[in-house]
Amino acid sequence: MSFLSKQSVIDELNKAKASKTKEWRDNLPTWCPGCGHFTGLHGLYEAAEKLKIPPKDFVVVSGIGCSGRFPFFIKGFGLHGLHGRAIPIATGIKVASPDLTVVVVGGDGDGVGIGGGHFPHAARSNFNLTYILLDNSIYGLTKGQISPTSPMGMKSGTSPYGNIARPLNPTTLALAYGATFVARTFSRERDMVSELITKAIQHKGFSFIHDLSPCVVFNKVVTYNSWNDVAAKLPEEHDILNRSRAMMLADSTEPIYQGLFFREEIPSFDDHVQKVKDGLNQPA
Ligand SMILES: Cc1ncc(C[n+]2csc(CCOP(=O)(O)OP(=O)(O)O)c2C)c(N)n1
Ligand code: SF4
Ligand SMILES: [Mg+2]
Repeated sequence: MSFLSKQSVIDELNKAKASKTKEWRDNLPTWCPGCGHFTGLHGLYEAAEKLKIPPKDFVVVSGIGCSGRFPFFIKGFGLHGLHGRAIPIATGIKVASPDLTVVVVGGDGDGVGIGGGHFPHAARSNFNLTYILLDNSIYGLTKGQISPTSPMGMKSGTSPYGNIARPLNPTTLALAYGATFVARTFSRERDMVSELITKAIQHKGFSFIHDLSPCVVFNKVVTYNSWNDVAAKLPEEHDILNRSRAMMLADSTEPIYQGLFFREEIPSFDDHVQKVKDGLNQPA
């Protein structure tokens, strides 16, 4: 959706001119003012700037949705693929060109709805990718149908009597699927989003960021305020090597924790491929 006022365009342009991240900025984002997805994009700009990833070595792959527009707004290579198919495209790119930094971006519908079958396999294979899931608990681009993360009872054009299905939790899914880096962020927390995206890209293996990213136009139930009421940082003493404890904390709804839940260092899919290429792994 594009509801940009003239003033908001000028403000964005001025901010972009003043920003250190201008080397990575491309077309002006066409999201509605206030959309949570702006913070994820800013986080990715900052990560690219901090890590000095040259645009020629940077690939952003998306599916379809408002979130799917990411590749248009960031310099580097980009692929706006089919709905729910960003992950398989990205894994192919990474296997063919392991030196590229590959980031996948998509919505809740894209990632745990239509594309939900790809997520577990990329995670358990530990592809060296970063996957940012922008969760607004709604289908934004198609104007507000319930998604797999919408709460029970939520009314929409496709659920006039209220959603009867229980919501999926992308953070606990990532942990269950064996992802080696799992974090949750909230787009009201700009610095945390930038910091965790940077760490995720640095991680060697499948890194997953579940970004709570409100749709200010179509979702009147799950909003900045509703999330803010229950948002909390992970306890400082949380042990990020403990997957089952991470699972327990990620499952909590009051509070909804944010921060780095889990990290583990094991060989990535690319490491195994490289060994085969180097002749170190022989078939049985
Ligand atoms: C195969 C296919 N089915 C359905 C659609 C219609 N469609 C486009 S975007 C979308 C949902 C997007 O929701 P989400 O992934 O949560 O992204 P958001 O817009 O909320 O960022 C749907 C159902 C499509 N483009 N392709
Ligand atoms: S997700 Fe919602 S607020 Fe964001 S651009 Fe789409 S319709 Fe607008
Ligand atoms: Mg969505």
